[in-house]
Amino acid sequence: MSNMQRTLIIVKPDAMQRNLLGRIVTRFEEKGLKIAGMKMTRLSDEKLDEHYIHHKDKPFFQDLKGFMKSSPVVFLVLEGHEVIETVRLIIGPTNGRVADAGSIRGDFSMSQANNIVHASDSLESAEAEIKRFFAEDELYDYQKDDWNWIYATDELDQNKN
Ligand code: FUP
Repeated sequence: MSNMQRTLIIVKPDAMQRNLLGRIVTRFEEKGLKIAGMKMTRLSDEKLDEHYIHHKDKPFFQDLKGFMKSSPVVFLVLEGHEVIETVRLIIGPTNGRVADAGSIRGDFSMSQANNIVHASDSLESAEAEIKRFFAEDELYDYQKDDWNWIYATDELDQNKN
């Protein structure tokens, strides 16, 4: 049974400065995920206060905000069958030093804070985060032709013939 979801990715300032944007996007493309939206922006205090509300009383909160505002970032909305969990596996745990080799943070990060990407961690946060950063008309519904090869019929809920 198909469980199509969307998830929000932020390619963070450290990745932008280290010229990793293309390699990060390539990993998601090669995995078979659909890009439903993509844009570049500089984060505002207002959006960061909302996005990191769960960290607002933590000692690292001001540093985190300063880091996230230090360069423009790129947002991606990725779509796929059970994509939220898959993308969390692709990026690895928060601390890059202990993330598995092969994950984005495992391969590119030595830090708990400068950890290359953000990805939504649940269906609830994915929905809220996509709404926070994208207008309806910035998201695209379209047929991805290679999905007939990426997915089994039941995962796609679509007749392949
Ligand atoms: P994640 O979901 O893996 O991005 O991790 P969290 O939501 O727990 O943390 C969000 C961001 O806060 C991290 F990406 C980096 C920053 N952070 C720190 O700087 N120090 C910490 O001890 C924990 C998180």
